[in-house]
Amino acid sequence: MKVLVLLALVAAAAAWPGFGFQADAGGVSDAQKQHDVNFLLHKIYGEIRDSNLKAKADSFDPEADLSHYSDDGAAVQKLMRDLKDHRLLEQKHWFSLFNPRQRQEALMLFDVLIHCKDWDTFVSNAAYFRQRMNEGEFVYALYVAVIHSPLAEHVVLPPLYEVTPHLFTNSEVIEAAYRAKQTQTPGKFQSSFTGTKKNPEQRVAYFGEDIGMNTHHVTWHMEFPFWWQDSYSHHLDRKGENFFWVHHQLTVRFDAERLSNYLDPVGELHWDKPIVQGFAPHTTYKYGGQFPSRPDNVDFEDVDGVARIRDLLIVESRIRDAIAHGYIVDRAGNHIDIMNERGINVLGDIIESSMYSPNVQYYGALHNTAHIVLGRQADPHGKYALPPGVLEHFETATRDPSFFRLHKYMDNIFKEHKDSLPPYTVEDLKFNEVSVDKVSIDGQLETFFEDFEYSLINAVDDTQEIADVEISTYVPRLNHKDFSFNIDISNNGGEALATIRIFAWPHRDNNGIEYTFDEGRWNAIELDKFWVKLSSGTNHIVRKSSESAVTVPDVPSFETLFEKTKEALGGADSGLTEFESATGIPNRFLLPKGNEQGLEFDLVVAVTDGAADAALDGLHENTEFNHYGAHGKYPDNRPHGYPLDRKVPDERVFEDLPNFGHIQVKVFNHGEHIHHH
Ligand SMILES: [Cu+2]
Repeated sequence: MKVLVLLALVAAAAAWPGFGFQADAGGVSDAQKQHDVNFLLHKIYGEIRDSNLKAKADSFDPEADLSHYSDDGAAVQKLMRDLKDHRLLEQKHWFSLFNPRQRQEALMLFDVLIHCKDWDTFVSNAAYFRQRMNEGEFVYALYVAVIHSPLAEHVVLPPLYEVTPHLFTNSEVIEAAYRAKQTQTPGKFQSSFTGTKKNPEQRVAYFGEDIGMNTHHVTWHMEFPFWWQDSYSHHLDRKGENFFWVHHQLTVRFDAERLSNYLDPVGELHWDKPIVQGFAPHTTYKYGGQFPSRPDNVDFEDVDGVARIRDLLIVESRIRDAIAHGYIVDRAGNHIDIMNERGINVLGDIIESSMYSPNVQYYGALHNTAHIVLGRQADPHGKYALPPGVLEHFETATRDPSFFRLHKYMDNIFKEHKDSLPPYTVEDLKFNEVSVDKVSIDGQLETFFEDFEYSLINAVDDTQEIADVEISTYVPRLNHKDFSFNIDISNNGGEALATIRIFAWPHRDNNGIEYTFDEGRWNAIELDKFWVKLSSGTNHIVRKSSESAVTVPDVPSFETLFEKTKEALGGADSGLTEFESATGIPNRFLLPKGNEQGLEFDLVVAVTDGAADAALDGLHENTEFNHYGAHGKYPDNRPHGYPLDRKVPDERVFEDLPNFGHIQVKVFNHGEHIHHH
């Protein structure tokens, strides 16, 4: 991960002259930077609790010396003009990235931060604008700047559920937290999911409402923002394809959770049919009232000032038309061929849409518009002045079951394209003298629920004069026991670099009918991907579940960050390196829940030519890399999901392939719940 990020940033800096990469002239330590970010984000609705930063917030003049900015101060002058003209959104007001003006303001601050040449300028601006701009806008801009600025390369961001707990925690618990604060009584409150057992969707609420899942989703959208322009600093490699893949994985994982709970796979959303599931979020804005609810079976209505349903249908048919034709028409009328392995990337750019879309005028912004339209169905004409819905925030979107319906709908459009490409042949897939002899699992594939506790100290209002009381909540969450993959590979050739890709898909649907290979492979959950050097002869590979490249560990709490930072300021190793990226799926979610009898999965291992696949050197020495990461070049030359990403009309192509292993496994859940409190 380290090596990769470094390489990537050097490449980015070289590609974009004028980008202030080498500029950290102040020689500020990583520990100091971590300290600054901790305090910038702690108690975001109150005064900064660090005297140094507070002094910067009070007395820094952002425009005093424009030589500290790589854009000669253009961004900071623009933001200062709006600040002085009182045009910026007030504090103590909700913020939504999907609100055009609010987004513009947040990005104006991001633009300032990304153009700072040194840490002192970065942190002084952050402190200054924290005190003067809307808190939500500030938090968003700072997160994205820390993720993308080379100045903040090793900074670990605190978990958003501790920075803005209102977006992650039920109103009932938040109310209890306020009462605890008022009476200065420490409290530990149980969070539960939103509905009752009368609602079958509740059986899978542990997935969409999981705070780690919410963190994964919002972090991905910060790593790959739809508003990103390369002129900020660097190009986001294969952004459109990554958009497809990360949401495809959410969709297939959600379906596997549904099967684990005796529910049918989620159906796709139709613009001309009612939205089957309603949703009562039980979530309240810190400022701005409750998140709107939606009853069952609501018919779609046009949303004033956003879009007509008819427009969405037109955009959809233009995209499907492009897929049928095999090309996209760009703004100038030129054809972009999509009948190849990079076609998915252009389609992703178009469907989201991002600034990379070659023709937003014609293909619209299906995904982003759909999020707003769906989020506003409780008040489509703005008659009740309701704040934005859960779908208008990436933090909260996956809570609403209709999020998965929407993404199933878009996933099916992507599938139409992928299925139009020619299938792989044995020639394409085989790997010299390499064969997979045996695949097995060490340990039981078993999941359980446990309680997870996090602090609500930042949910409540307080002042520096009154001491904090401990306020936290605990929430049930899915986890799994440790296990390892054992893979025996024989290599009759010389030493060779190999890519090992591990996937699993449910063996049967909810009616007990076996999936065909072609149905199964489209539902494949990506469990891991890594590179190894195969020696001549027999190779025994053991890969631990904790090492998975598609997952990340829990984001360290504020308390841990403060503690580790203190130690690091004293000269110790911060021990935070493994937490630098929070983009992957939480490792706890590596396996779907399964059930008491053991839910059957097909587990496949594809071993392919690592030298041909690797886009970077030394990948076999990186015990882990986060394949969702945005920095620099994407390490794998192959398309996401390879080699299962194309249709399989004849499964013998895979079954006869020596470098492909296929076994059946079962995932158990015995109803175990571990209480930590
Ligand atoms: Cu998303």
